[in-house]
Amino acid sequence: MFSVNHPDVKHIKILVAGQVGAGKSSFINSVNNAFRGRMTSEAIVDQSSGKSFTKNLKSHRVRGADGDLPFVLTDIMGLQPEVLEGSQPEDIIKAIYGHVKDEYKFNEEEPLSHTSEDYVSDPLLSDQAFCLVYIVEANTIEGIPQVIIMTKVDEACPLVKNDLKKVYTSKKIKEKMQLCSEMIGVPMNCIFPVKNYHDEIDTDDDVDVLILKAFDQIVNFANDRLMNAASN
Ligand SMILES: Nc1nc2c(ncn2[C@@H]2O[C@H](COP(=O)(O)OP(=O)(O)OP(=O)(O)O)[C@@H](O)[C@H]2O)c(=O)[nH]1
Ligand SMILES: [Mg+2]
Repeated sequence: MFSVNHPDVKHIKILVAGQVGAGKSSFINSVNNAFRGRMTSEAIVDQSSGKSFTKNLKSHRVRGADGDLPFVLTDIMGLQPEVLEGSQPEDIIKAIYGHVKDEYKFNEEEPLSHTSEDYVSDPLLSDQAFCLVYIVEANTIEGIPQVIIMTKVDEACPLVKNDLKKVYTSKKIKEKMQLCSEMIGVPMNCIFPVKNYHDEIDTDDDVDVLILKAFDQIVNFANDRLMNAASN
């Protein structure tokens, strides 16, 4: 059983970032599906465009079958190459440190101002994120962070599409993971290949295993960091 390593922190916040359409919102739902044993749709997923769909910062509590778990996954707007120079990276950094209020609508024109009512000037420890999770699609690899969730492995390899258990023996997936590791500079054991729930109506053990493996590691990294923050 997992418990949070800090008396003042009731839940651990984990920030989920990545490119537009990479599957951030789907990953948040997939974690909840795996814990609840059924489909959930708290984070709204894009069904069509290619344009950024999630526009607001929104924190989702992870819920288990027997109640809330001590984790919050924060969904944010996807990164677009054009705005990498703009307001968004600044706002994401603010979000990591807990300065951005829930429901804040990202503005591509200008970063959140210190004087805005959406700006939290004195964030609590539990407002801060303790792990930045970066979501990349298996077919488009870009980014910079700590834990990489490589989504859509079903689309990247036909063998895996037929049998998700083959994900760790698929040559294609291994190549993608290696590429990811080299380009982003994270060790292979920080890269988690997953298939999100996207068109199914029931949960599936093979999908759950990958989602929960990734989530277990995220939670451990976050809790380690929280322990360091507490001892400093
Ligand atoms: N085949 C497959 N499709 C997926 C997977 N993950 C997500 N999708 C689909 O990819 C599309 C985008 O997913 P979202 O979860 O909305 O992506 P997002 O990163 O939140 O997108 P923005 O909010 O626009 O930044 C949706 O149509 C999903 O159904 C996956 O692992 N496999
Ligand atoms: Mg989204």
